[in-house]
Amino acid sequence: MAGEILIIDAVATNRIVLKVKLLSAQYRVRLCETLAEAKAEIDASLPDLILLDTAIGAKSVHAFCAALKADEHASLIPIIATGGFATPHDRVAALEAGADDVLSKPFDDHIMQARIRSLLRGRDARQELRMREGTRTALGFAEAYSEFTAPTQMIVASHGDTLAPDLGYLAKTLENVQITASATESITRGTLRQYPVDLFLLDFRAGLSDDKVLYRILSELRSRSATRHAGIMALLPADARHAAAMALDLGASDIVYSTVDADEIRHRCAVLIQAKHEADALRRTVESGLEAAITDPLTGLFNRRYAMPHLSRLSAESRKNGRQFAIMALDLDHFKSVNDTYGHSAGDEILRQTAQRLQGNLRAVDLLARIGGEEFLVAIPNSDVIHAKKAAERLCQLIGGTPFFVGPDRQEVRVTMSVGVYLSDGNDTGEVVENHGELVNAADVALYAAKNGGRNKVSLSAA
Ligand code: GH3
Ligand code: MG
Repeated sequence: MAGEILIIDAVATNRIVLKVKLLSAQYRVRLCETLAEAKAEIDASLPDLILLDTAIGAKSVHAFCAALKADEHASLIPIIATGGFATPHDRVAALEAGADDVLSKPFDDHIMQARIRSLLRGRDARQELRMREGTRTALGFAEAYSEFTAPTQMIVASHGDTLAPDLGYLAKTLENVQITASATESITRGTLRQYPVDLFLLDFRAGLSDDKVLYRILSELRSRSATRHAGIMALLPADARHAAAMALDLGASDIVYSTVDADEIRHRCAVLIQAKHEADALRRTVESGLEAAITDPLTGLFNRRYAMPHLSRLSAESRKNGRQFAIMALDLDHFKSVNDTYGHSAGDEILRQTAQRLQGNLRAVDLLARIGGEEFLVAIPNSDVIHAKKAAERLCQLIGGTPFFVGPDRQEVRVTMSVGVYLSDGNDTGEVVENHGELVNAADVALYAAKNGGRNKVSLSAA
């Protein structure tokens, strides 16, 4: 995973040493001595990640991080702050200013590399989701984010099932979070598997008898659909550097392997929770965007884009199993004059009610779509001429037989509908119509016959 890393360090030898290490890992590297220089570099082109040494001066480094995170274009660039960090509080201060991770010097090379990979992966995922959201918005499916209100579900797993005292602090200081304590051994078993968990905190600080236990838990959590998107933070003993690097590569969202204070753990948890909810919200809007792409906004029915490939599949399936299927083109009669007489919004209301009536009279396996202004399409698998004709007459009667009541004064409007039915050939010896355009045309030919025959009726055309 190549990328470009901006190194900001006042000491020339530090910059060179880091540069050599990163180049050997195939990254491209830019070097800066001061924050002003770095700002100009970032303005010129955005790097993929920033390694920032805090010896430059804590105050200006914090202001630099905060400014980047507030910048719309640069906010997704991960920042790793390195430094001496004399007190645990210094680490927390850098994180709170906007650094995505802090590495106390001297730090392990493997950890740094694993951390860079993990941060870049996280950045890519967020960028991808934002891009899709952008496409969705550009397509006109904009929709305000709903604020997240359900409590965050967090599982703290440790050896035995009592919470370490400093983790009890989380319960008091993290807002709207429900913490469940669990034994590490049971975390991937039983009921927890299906639990909608937002964040796992794996507390292995008391010792890691076998690194493989951690690796197995991570792989399992990442491979299950219920926990795939959860944040995972691992607290490891200070000497577990190899396991820490490996954990990041196996999908831990964050790791802490040195002695840190409870505030740092709290801050890191809060960041993971925020990221999880943001990703969930984006995923939801992307999914609803997909739904919007195949749905007709007026009636909520499937639209033409969804219906057409469905017809081709239905035709191919039916040919394989030797069954007949029916396709109906349904069109409201003289709808133009309904609009002219009662107004366009009354027309809309009638279209919505028509959709409801039809939907309520079809089976789940039948497809109903709105494929034009006042034209609907119904596809019925496993049908024959008797059933298809009966069903079409039932639908026709459903519209013409009962008046609509529309508008604030529930005005009565009588509307009729004509239906053209195309019935496929039951065996695969006849001419096979698999092209969805041809299928709809065949139903349309029958529809015109119904219109010409006086409207408010059904007409059939068989293959
Ligand atoms: P026919 O019986 O031959 O089908 O006559 P018709 O008037 O229904 O057919 P025509 O194609 O001449 O007109 C269709 C009308 O449907 C015109 C248009 O105003 C109306 N229509 C199409 N889409 C909508 C819609 O979304 N809302 C409303 N209110 N009317 C629509
Ligand atoms: Mg019409």
